[in-house]
Amino acid sequence: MPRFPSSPAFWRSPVRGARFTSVLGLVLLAGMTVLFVTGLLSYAAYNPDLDPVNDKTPDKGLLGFFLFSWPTDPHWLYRLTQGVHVTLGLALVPVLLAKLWSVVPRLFALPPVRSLAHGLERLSLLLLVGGALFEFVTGILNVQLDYAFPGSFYPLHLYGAWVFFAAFLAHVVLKAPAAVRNVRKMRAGRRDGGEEGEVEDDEAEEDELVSPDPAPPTVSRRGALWMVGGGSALLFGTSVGRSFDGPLRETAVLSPHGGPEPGEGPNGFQINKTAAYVGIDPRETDSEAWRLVVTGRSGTVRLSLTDLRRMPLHSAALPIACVEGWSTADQWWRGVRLRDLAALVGYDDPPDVFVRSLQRRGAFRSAALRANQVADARSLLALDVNGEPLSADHGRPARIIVPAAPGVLNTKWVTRLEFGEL
Ligand SMILES: Nc1nc2c(c(=O)[nH]1)N[C@H]1C(S)=C(S)[C@@H](COP(=O)(O)O)O[C@H]1N2
Ligand SMILES: [Mo]
Repeated sequence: MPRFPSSPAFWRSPVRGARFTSVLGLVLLAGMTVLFVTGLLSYAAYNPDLDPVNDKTPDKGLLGFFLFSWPTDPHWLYRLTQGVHVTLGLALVPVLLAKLWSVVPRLFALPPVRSLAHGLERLSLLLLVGGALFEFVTGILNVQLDYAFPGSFYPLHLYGAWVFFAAFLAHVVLKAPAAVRNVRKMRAGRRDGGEEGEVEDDEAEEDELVSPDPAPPTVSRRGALWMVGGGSALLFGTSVGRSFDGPLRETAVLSPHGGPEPGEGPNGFQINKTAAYVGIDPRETDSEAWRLVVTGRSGTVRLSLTDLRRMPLHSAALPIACVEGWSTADQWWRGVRLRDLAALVGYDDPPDVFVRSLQRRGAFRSAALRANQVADARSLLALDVNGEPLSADHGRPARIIVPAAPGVLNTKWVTRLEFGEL
C-alpha cells in the first residue's frame, strides 16, 4: 500500500514524540521571548519617532506604543541587547528547525480542519511558523548580506515580530501546560530508571507524534537533543566573537561584519562601510575648506577643523555596537561635546539634533539624536580616536559618538548639525 504524508505511518522516525517536541518548545519559549524583547528594544534604540530620517515605519501606529527615550547608561547597553539578539537568534536556528521537523506530520494530517476551534488553531500555527521563519530569514539575511532590504528591513522585521508574537502567545497558552507535563514525565521516567524518552504504551496511543510504524533507531531521543544542542553551541561559538576585539573576532567565521578587516593601530577596529564604498571623496574630508555647519535658535555657525580643535575637547571611552550584532570594545574618542555645540547656537538645555554627513547616496548618511543623548557629557563630535585623528573609514574629519546608542546613529563624515525639537 502506498504511503502518503497524510498517513501517520509515513513518518517513521522513532525520535518524534511529544516529549522531544516539548523540550524544544520550552527552549524556544524562553529564547524567542528574549529575541522579541531585545528586538523591540533595538527598534526603540533607533529613535524611530524622530522624523525625518530615523522613522522607517511611518505606519507603525499602535505597534510603536512602547517607544521611549533610549537611555545613555550603561554605555554598553546596546552592545549587550543587540549582541544577545543576534547571537541568540543565530544559536536558536537548529532548535527552531528541529522543532518544526518534530511536528511536521501534523502539517499533513487529514482532515485539515476538524472543527472551528481546530481551524483557528491551525490558522494561528500558520502565523506562528510563517512568522518565525520570516523573522529568522530576514534577520539572518540582514546580518549576512549587509542590508539586503534597503530601507525596508526595519518595518518588515517589526511587523513580522508582532505577527509572530501574537500567534506565539496563543500557542504558548494552549501548549505550555502540556509541554511542562511532558518534560516532568520525562524526568520522572529517568529517576525511575526507565530509559528517558521512552513512551509507555498507554501514552503512545495518545501521542500522535509518535510513529505507529517506527524505523529502527539510529539515534536516541537524548542523542538527537544533544545534536541540536551541539548545533546551537557551534553557531554560538562561531558568532559570539563578533562582540569582541582582537583574536576572538576571528573566531566569528560564519558572520561577515559588513566591512573589511580593520587592520592595526589606533584606528584598527571594525569598520561598517568604508569611505570609498559609500563614495566619500577624500578631497572633501581632508580639505582646508571643510566646515561644520551648526544651526539652531540663534542662527548658523560655521566652524573649521581648527575652530573645533580650539574648543574644549573631552574624552569618552565608548564602543561601536551595530544593529547587525557586532560590536567593538570601548575606544577612546576625543572631540567636542554635542551639548557645547548646542550652546553655540543658543541652547542651554540641549534639544534634539539632526545630523547630516557628506555622504550623498546610500543608507545611514544622516540620523537624528534625542535631547537626552545630546545632553550626555560623553556624547561627542569626535575628531580623534585612541590618540590619533580619525581615519577616513572611521569618519574623518568628524563623527558622532553617543553612549549606549546603536552604531547607525554614530554618523561619520559629519558636515551639518541642526539643533531643535524634531
Ligand atoms: N555617513 C555614514 N555614517 C555611518 C554609516 C554610514 O553608512 N554612513 N554607518 C553607520 C553604522 S550602521 C555603523 S554600525 C557605524 C560603524 O562605525 P565604524 O565604521 O566607524 O565602525 O557607523 C555609522 N555611521
Ligand atoms: Mo550598523
